[in-house]
Amino acid sequence: MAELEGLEFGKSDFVLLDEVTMEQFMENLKLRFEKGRIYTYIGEVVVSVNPYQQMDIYGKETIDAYRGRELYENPPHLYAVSDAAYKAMKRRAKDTCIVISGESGAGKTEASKYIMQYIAAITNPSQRKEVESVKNVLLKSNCVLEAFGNAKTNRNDNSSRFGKYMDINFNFNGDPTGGHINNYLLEKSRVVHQQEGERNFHSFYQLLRGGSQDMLASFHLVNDPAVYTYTKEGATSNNDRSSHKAVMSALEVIGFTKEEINSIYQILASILLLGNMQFESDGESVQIQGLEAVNQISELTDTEPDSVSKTLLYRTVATGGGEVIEKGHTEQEACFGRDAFAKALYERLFGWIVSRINSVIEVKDYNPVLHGKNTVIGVLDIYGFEIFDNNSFEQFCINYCNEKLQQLFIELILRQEQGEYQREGITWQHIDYFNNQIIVDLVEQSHKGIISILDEACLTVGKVTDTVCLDSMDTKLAQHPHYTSRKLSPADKTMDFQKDFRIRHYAGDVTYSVEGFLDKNKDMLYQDFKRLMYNSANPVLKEMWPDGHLSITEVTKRPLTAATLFKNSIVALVDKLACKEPYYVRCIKPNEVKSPVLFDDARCEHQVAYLGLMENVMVRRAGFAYRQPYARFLQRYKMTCEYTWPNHLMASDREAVEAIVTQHGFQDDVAYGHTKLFVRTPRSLFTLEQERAALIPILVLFLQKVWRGAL
Ligand code: AD9
Ligand code: MG
Repeated sequence: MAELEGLEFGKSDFVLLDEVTMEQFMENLKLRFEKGRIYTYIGEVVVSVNPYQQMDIYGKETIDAYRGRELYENPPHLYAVSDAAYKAMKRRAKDTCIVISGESGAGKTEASKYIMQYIAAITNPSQRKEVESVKNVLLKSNCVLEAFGNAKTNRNDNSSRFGKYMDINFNFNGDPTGGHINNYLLEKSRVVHQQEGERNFHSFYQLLRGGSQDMLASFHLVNDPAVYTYTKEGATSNNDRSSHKAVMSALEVIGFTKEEINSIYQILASILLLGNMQFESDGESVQIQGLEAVNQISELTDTEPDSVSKTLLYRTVATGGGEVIEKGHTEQEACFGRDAFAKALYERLFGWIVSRINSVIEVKDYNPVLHGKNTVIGVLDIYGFEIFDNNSFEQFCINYCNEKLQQLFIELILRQEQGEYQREGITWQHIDYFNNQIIVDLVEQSHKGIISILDEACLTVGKVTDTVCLDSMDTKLAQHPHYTSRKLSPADKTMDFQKDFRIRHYAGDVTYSVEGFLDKNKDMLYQDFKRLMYNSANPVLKEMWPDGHLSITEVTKRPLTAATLFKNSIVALVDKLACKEPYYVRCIKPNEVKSPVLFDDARCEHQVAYLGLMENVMVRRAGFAYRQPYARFLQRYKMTCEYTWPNHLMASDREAVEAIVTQHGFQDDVAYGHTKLFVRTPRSLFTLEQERAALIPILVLFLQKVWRGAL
């Protein structure tokens, strides 16, 4: 149990609420936020409210206070769960994971960084050089990934536009020996288009604002984002310049060579120049306006200028008879090709950066016989549930991912509880919970699910439009309780007849516009672009495009679609998490205006509801809310019982604990496990806590008298 911080700070664990009602939950959450207590437990789950201000709770002293301690010995903190995960890993050789969830701007990425800092701070006390270097690369990788994968959105100035799962490997000493990063679905559409008030990825502005004059000149760039189509929407921020320096230095520390760093920025420059490229048509054929950019891009990508312009204007197609011909683009196709190329360049660059970091941090030469079991702590910081004014394919994927994680959350929490009762030999009554499998199936089921219907539409030869695809969903999903559309609910005027469908997610209803779904799902990039990059004389670029060696006749006819690839990666992620001991951080965003003082009741209540926090408290309370090893329980409460104070003479700690419990009359409220006492309701422990609190001053007085020789 968390140490009581005093009633003025509210309950440090929601399990301690007198009654589990939303009203009491919210009252406690708000009180704690207002008192600067941003963390509260539900058992071992940390509920975190974004403080939107720097808190003095992450310093060395705090780290020392949490190091090696149990959850209930200190006020709730991320450090306590990090330590719990670390201890489980070290003492019991368990693979663990910390899953951080919550909506955009709720504080997931910040939490993941504090967790990593904590783990870095408490490991490698002997300062071994190779371990320090692994820790350094792990920490520096955040800076690089944020530069290339984060952007300012209307909800968060530093929003992660990709999902990240990082495994940290430990040796038998409990010191980090390496790691591995998995990234999920980078929102690449942002490269070519941003909503009003939002920016492209930070990296572009950092280059333009922070790159030296020489660097920019050699890349044919000027230091003004307003000049470039892809960056003109977003105003720059004050720290783009300093961030550029930090990123450059982080890249060096990680071990990127000078050539590699240069190639990274050459690719960014090529993308910016591509974005400004315009096409014109004389009715017969399409031309590029101004050939200077073609020469510049060819120079930056180490390719032939002729190949660059040809690739932008033509595509190679295989005819039915096996003949290969070149077909000129229409102006519209040329623009589509250009943007698809820019997006793909950025996506591959990001993927390559991640794999390059992985090649540095992956555990090498690990011999389990010599080094003992290699254990892992995984940290998941993935995009939270998103409901925007316009929800597109990206939101559909992100929300599906959240359905999967929510399912895992409920299952693991119950599974964990049941496992503990089983181990301790306690009878456990199964309790029901809302199972969102039905929504997961709606999206992912083969043949019947939305992804299958989308894929079918994408693979159908001939003109299948987004609207045709919507019709097909309406027909196949008409009976599904979590799916609707205007055609199925004609009275609902909030949906567009041609475009919209709605999913009743566990977190709320989301209306998606099907417009653009098919294009985004097909994720088409003409093979000619891939070949162009594969033939680059720059080895870094070539490495990013291994599939460019295929000729048009060799290209697989049916590549996997974006939604299917995403589904496969999320299924693999869930499998990875499911076999680890999970710890959860549930982040809440207190308001929409980034204020440190505003607690928007309705917004917070909504998040509490959809994160399933009430269910979490109920599950925790329906079982035994508290469990403590006998020795610890005794140590804390032995003063409250005449048979155990100052020391007991019974055969075992368990018997002594029984004596305390019986003396206080709550024997019906507990169960005795093999190693732990289980207490059902918080009230019993409250009584003990109160009695203990009342006894302490008397005890202190008594001891003072003893010391002074008065007794
Ligand atoms: V998104 O899904 O990537 O858009 P996150 O990751 O949930 O989102 P993030 O961690 O980036 O949110 O937090 C948003 C902002 O809130 C940060 O940039 C900080 O300004 C602020 N924040 C979040 N957590 C803390 C904290 N513990 N202390 C101080 C914080 N500020
Ligand atoms: Mg984030």
